[in-house]
Amino acid sequence: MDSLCTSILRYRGPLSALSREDRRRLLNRGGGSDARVASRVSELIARVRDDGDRALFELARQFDRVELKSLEVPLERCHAALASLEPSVREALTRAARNIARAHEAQRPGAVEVETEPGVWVGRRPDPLGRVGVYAPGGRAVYPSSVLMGVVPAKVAGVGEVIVCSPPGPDGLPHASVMAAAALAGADRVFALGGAGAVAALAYGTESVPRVDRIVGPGNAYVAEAKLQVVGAVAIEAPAGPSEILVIADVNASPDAVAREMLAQAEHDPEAACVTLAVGEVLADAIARSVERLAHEAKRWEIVTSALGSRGAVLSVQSLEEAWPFAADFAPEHLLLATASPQDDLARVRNAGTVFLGERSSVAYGDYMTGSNHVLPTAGLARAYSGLNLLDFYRWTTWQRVEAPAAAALAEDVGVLADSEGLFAHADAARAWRRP
Ligand code: HSO
Ligand code: ZN
Repeated sequence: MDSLCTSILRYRGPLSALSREDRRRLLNRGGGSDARVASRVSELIARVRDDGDRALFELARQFDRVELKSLEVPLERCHAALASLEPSVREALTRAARNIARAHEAQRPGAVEVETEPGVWVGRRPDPLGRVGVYAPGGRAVYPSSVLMGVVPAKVAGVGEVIVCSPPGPDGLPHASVMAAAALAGADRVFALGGAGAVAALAYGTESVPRVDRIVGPGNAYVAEAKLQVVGAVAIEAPAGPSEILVIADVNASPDAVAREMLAQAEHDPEAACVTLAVGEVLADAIARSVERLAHEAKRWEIVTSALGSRGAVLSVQSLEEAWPFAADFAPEHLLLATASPQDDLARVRNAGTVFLGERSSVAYGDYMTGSNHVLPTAGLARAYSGLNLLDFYRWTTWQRVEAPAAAALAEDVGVLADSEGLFAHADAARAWRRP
């Protein structure tokens, strides 16, 4: 492998020359639970479940170093934060919220009923969830954009009550931009609560915090672990870990454009995974050099260089054909197709959180503004999970209706199956309708 860029990129060279160990490191990105984090989190959850609000006030003292007067933040405070937001930011957030609402409205599910055999009807109907909690991190990652990604689709779906939780700063309130985004998106209640304590409160309920049916939204390792531990009491979405991008580039790609996309996701997290597969060594070389040059100018230099040094790769492939199987195994959160015919190539894509067609379709546009959701599966979970979408805010009620002649027709076969399982009362219940 070339040594030119080893100072920044962890891997360079042909994809086919990647050692098994290196390939494994790129593909197996799920850290799994850290045992120490897991046991700390289970203690915190138990404290909140047993002591409710009292535990939450103590946790704010312990972790956020603030004496809270109240856990709940009046909505007027959030509207005030929105009113004092810099107008250009408020306008951009408003535009983002409008596009998120439009994109998610197009996903609205409908009821269906089918006749599986004459006189036998089965159907289902989507019912919006009663109450949803949207977690918004504080501290290093303050993302009002993520608040919109959770709250706007929940409101579009018609969720009864949408609750935002975000850790308090020294003034006892969540970050002003988080409060503003909550107000803009139409959150119903906001709480100054962070970390595993917030997740436990939403999952089990306390005197002040109502229990919810589903918790969504990104968080740090403690929040992610807490969400996994409360499954059973509440539903969650696929836990989102450090950001990822896979770029597939062919000769038409601009090396600087590809490099900018790698750096953009790298600046999220020192653990971010940023990989490019480029057709031909000449292009791969040019991209690696752009990454090297631009990384030195990056404002978040430390985060960018740790990410690229740990899971940064620019690998050459002989043709696009060689790229597709790797891309399906990698199952990236974001896949950017910097190719001549991205729309055609989309048919070859399997297992990507979301796909950006053409280098002009910057991932940053999707992160903020296109309307597509940016809460996406990471760590290869795109093999089975989808990004946050409108359906996450519904559950289905199914039903069945059997008309009289149909009941008579079903009775004997159902009786036979019930007898074969030794469930004789089931057989009786079925055969009772043998004669219409
Ligand atoms: N790229 C992030 C989402 C985000 N980007 C928020 C900017 N703000 C998800 O991996
Ligand atoms: Zn981003």
